Amino acid sequence: MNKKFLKKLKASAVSALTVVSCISTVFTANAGNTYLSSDFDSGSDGWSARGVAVLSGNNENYYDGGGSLFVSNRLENWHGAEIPLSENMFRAGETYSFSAAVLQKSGSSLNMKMTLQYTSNGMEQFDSIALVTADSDVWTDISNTEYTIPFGAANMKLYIESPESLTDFYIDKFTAAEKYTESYVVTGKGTVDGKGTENPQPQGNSSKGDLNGDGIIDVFDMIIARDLVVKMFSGSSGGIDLSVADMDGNGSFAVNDVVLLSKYILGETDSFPQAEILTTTTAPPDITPATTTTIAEVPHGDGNYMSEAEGKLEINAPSSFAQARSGVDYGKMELVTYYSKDGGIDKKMNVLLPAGYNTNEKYPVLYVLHGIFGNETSMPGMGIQTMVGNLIADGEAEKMIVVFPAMFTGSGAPGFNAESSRKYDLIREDIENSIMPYLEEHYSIKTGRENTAVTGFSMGGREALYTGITRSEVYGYVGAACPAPGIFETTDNYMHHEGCLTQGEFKPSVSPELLLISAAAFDGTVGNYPESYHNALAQNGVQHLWQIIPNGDHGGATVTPHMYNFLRLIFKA
Ligand code: FER
Repeated sequence: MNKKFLKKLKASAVSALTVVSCISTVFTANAGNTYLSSDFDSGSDGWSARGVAVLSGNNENYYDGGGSLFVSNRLENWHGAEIPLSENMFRAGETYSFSAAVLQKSGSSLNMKMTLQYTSNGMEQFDSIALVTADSDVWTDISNTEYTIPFGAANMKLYIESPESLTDFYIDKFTAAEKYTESYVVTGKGTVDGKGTENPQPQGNSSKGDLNGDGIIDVFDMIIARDLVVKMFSGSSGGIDLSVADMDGNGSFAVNDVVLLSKYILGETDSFPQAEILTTTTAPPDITPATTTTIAEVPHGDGNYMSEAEGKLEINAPSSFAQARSGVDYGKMELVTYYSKDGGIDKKMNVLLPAGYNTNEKYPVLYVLHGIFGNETSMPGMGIQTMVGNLIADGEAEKMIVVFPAMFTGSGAPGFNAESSRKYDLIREDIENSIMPYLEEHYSIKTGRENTAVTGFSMGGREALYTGITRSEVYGYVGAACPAPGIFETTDNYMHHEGCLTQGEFKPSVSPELLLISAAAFDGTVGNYPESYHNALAQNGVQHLWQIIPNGDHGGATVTPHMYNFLRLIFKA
C-alpha cells in the first residue's frame, strides 16, 4: 500500500465499507465520497433563492446532463441561490471539497463567489469558500477542494452570487464531497446556448509537469504554473488539472508544486515524487486566545497612536467590506511603465487613483506588495480596489493613491533561489530610487513618512517588513499579511535563505506610527515564520500589533481582515 493511499485512509474517518470503495478509485480524479450533489436536470435539487432572485431550470445552458439552475432578477449583488448544509453531514472544524460550474453571459469577465453563511455564538457570519473570475459565456469551475468549516458554525447555508454585479447566471454540477476530491468541472467545457464548447485544457494528458500539453516539460510550463499560483492566491482553483499540476501528489496545487517543477526544469531533480514529500517542517503557530498584542516598550515617539489603534482592530472584516456596491466610485486604475534604475529594465506598476482625484489636492501613498511569482496585477486581483473604495466612500479611510508594483527587480524569471530573493528584495531600492521619483513627476502626491505606507502579502509581506523597518525614515505605516521567511537566515521546505538582516538588526531607527502583522491561524505555506517576525520585534522592544486570524488562510481570508484594519488606520496619526 503506498503512502498516498494510507494518507487518504487516515484523512477520512472511513468505515470498512468505504475502504473497499476507496481502493478502486484512489488514483483516479474525483476519488472522494460525495455528500451532496445537484445536477439540476430535474428540478432545483434543494436550492432556493436569496433575496428576490428568481430561480428556474434552463435547458439551453448546462455543464452536463441537460439542465442547469438559472438565477435571474437579482436586484442586489448578494441576491443569488443557496442550499442548506445539514449539521449531521457537514461538521464544524472538518474539511470538505466544494465545487460547481458557473456561467454568466454579461459580456465581460466577472467575479463569481461561493460563500458559507452560518451563525456562531448567535452572530451571523460569512466565510468565503471560493472566488473565481468567470469569462463571459464560459462555464467556469468554482471550487475549493479543502475548505474547513469554521469552528462553532451552526445553521449553515452555502450560496453562490456574483458579488460585484447584478448579472443573471447559471449553476450546474454542484458537488460537496470528501476533502481533496478534485472538482468535476473543467473551465471551458459544457454547453452554452445549446452549443457544446471545446475544452481549452490539454486533454488526456497525464504527464506530470507538462502543463501546456506539448509533450515537453520546460520553462513554458513554469510560466503556466506561476500563473496558476497567482490565481490560487486570489482564491481561485479553476481549471487546474491535478494529474498534471500536482507535482508532489498531495492532492492539491500549491507553491511546493512550482518549486518541484522549477527544480526539474533546472535539472536539480529528474523525477517527481510519487507521494507527498514536502510537508511543512515548521509547526503551526500556537493559537493563543488573545489575538492581538502590543509590546509596551517604546523606543521612539510616544507610541500613543499605535496603542489607540490596537483598540480599533477587528479580527473579522464586515462581509460588505470586499464587495462592490452600486453607487460607489472606485476610482481609476492606471497601468504605467517606468524605468527601474536598480533593475536596469522597464517595469510595470498599477497606480490606483481615488474617486475624484484632482491635481489641486495631494494624496498620501500606500504601496501594496504581492506574493511570490506575482506581478502588478496580483493584489488588484485580490480585490484591494474595492476594499479601498468602500472605506473611502464610507469616510473610514483617508483618500489615498495605492501603488501596486511588480516586486522582481532585474532581468530573468523569478525562481526559488537566493538570486531571485535578492531581486525581490531590491524592490526596497526600486521604490525609493525609481517609483517615488516617477510618482512625484506624474501624480499629485504627499511625501514624507507621515504620508507613506507599505504593506503586502506573503513574499510581499516579507518585503514590506524589510522595507518598512529598515527605511523607517521613509515609511510611517508598515503592514504584512502572512509574511514569508527570508528576512533572517533560515532554511525552510523550499530553500536556504541567506537572510537580509540579523534578528538584532530588525529594528526601525524611527518607530512606525503603525506596524501591523497579521497571520493565519494555520498557514501551510509560510508556517510560523510570521510569528518569528513578531517575536523578533518583541525581543527588540519594537512596538507593534500582532493578530492571528482564526479562520485565516495563506490568501484572501487573512489578507481581507489585514487590509480592513491597515487601510482604516493609516495616515491618521
Ligand atoms: C519561501 C516560502 C514561501 C519563500 C517564499 C515564499 C522565497 C512565498 C510564498 C508566497 O509568496 O506565497 O521559502 O522563499
